[in-house]
Amino acid sequence: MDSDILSSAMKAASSAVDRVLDKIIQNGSGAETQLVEAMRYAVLSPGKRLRPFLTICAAEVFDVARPVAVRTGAALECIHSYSLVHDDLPAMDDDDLRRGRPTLHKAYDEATAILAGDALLTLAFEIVSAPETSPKAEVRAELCRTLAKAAGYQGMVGGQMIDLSAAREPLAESAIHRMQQMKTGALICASVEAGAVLGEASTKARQSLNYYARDLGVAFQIADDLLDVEGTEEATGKAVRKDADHGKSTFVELLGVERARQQATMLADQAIEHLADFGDKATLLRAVAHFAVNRSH
Ligand code: GRG
Repeated sequence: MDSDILSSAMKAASSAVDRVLDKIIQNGSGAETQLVEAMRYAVLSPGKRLRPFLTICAAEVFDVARPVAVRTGAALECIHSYSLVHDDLPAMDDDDLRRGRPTLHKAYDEATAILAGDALLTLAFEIVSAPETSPKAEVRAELCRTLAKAAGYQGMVGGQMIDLSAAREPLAESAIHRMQQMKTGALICASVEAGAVLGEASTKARQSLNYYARDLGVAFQIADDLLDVEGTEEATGKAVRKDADHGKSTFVELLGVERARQQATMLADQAIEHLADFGDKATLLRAVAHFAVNRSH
């Protein structure tokens, strides 16, 4: 697919997700005003909106109504944004720059950043459990379970814990793989799965999408590690060369730049192979796999 077509599809999805978030997270007038402002600062800042895009593209395979997919994608962006806010805190990665702006605790303060992260996480569940997301209670419950499992101790938060402990003791390749699968991969898998849940997809279709998302998640993370080594602060909107400085265990550190790049390309190709049964309906999902490894931000 032409990269311009992917780029305009991503832009359109991103604007639609932002409109939903803008409408849902309304500035209050009480003592909580600062919290709401901080939530908006975090979630509406200029990120790629990759996770909602994956939900929208996966939902499209099953002809799910677009507003429903956008709404569900917005919930995934809330969880992702919360993780970035908490990851940037002094107790975690202690970063000053995110998405080209001061991190939330720098723009406000640490307590506000913790609360805004908490509020974004819980808002995600408010969004997917509302009848506007699906008239079917089973679909809403499955979305909640999918998001909760991916975000929690068996997924993103668990992966973050392993990552923090790895700064003290380097990880072997299989352990890096598991950590990345939990920290980054789980939410990427959940983003794709959410589309399949909305589409009430067959077990076989879900399995294929899950294999796609697993490979994509690792490829995406390797590309992120490569950007930390080779990218610029201007392009990525965040500090670079942090992994080595912090003694982080990454695929790039383990394999070297060239082998890591080959591995990412191989995984993207492998991810695409899992989409064979979906024909033209998965064109955007295929294009995202290429984007994930060739991106500059
Ligand atoms: C603190 C609960 C908690 C979890 C932290 C996701 C995470 C776990 C930390 C964020 C830091 C990091 C580098 C994670 C790896 C995943 C990743 C590449 C995040 C950045 O995602 P992008 O590139 O960001 O999609 P944008 O800004 O475009 O949305």
